[in-house]
Amino acid sequence: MTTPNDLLPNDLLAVHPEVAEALAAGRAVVALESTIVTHGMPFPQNLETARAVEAVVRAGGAVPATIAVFDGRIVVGLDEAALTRVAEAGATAAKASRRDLAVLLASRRLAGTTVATTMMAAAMAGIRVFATGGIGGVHRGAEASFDVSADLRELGRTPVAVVCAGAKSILDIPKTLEVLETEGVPVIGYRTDAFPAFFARDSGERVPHRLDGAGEIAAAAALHWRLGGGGVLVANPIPEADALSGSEIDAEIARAVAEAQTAGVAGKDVTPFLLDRLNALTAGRSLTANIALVKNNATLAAEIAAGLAGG
Ligand code: PSU
Ligand code: MN
Repeated sequence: MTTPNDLLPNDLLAVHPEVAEALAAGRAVVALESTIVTHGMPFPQNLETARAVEAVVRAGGAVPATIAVFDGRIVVGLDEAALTRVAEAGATAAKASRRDLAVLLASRRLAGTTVATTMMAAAMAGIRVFATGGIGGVHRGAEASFDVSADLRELGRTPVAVVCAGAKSILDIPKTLEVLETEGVPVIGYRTDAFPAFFARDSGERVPHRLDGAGEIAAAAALHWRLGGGGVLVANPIPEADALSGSEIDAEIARAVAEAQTAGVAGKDVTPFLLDRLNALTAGRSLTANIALVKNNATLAAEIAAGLAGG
């Protein structure tokens, strides 16, 4: 029998049998990233969250496929031992963006996959839906630093629907939306007209499109791909009960951004630095909200995956 896995460069891509079987049978699968595990949350909350998010995907009737890089392979679907290894490594693991992948595979390093590389791996494996927390974007001050996340280019080119809670206001959200437009990425607000700002339900920017059903989002994504399009960004606001108000978090975000500048943090270290400082500055409030919104995104991603699977 030919499974999707047989069609792929098996020496590079290791697809968990449960994931491969679901894909071969046309059942719903949801990809999950691992930079959120290695560089986005402290241990052990990162491991607990990764497990909980997988459970949410399963409860939604889809098979979870958490993606990471180790032993010279892109691994799609982590068993308990692999998930624990990735979580325990934390920031000692590498952070794999598109530019890093080949070298990390060649050197057999352990690495968390960002939104960009998780999209790449998902597309290679035949997975069309991916749930995360927040995407990378255009950093504040990018007119001087040129710091624009590779996530945005990847969204422009790779046909995967990414469910996120918008982008953290550590980023310049208007500029991020501009680049997404340039890249031809449909940004779809789920039951909202406002682009969400991760901890907050409204960034003050509008989404170009709003759809109120997972099935409608699946249909729009499928049409985008028929038209030769790449990524689709689904913006799913944090649940009301878990949201932090702007005034609760704005000062901490501004402080974290200023600290990064003073410390001369640059390049791939900027986002992990800001996430770490924010966790510390809010004494865990941001982490609790972060966990809630990732689960909320996993629920919607499972519904969209079911819609694409025809169920
Ligand atoms: N934003 C968050 N949490 C995260 C990330 C971004 O709120 O964990 C991670 C994601 O893996 C994202 C990556 O793809 O950081 C973006 O990094 P950079 O800005 O260096 O491209
Ligand atoms: Mn960057």
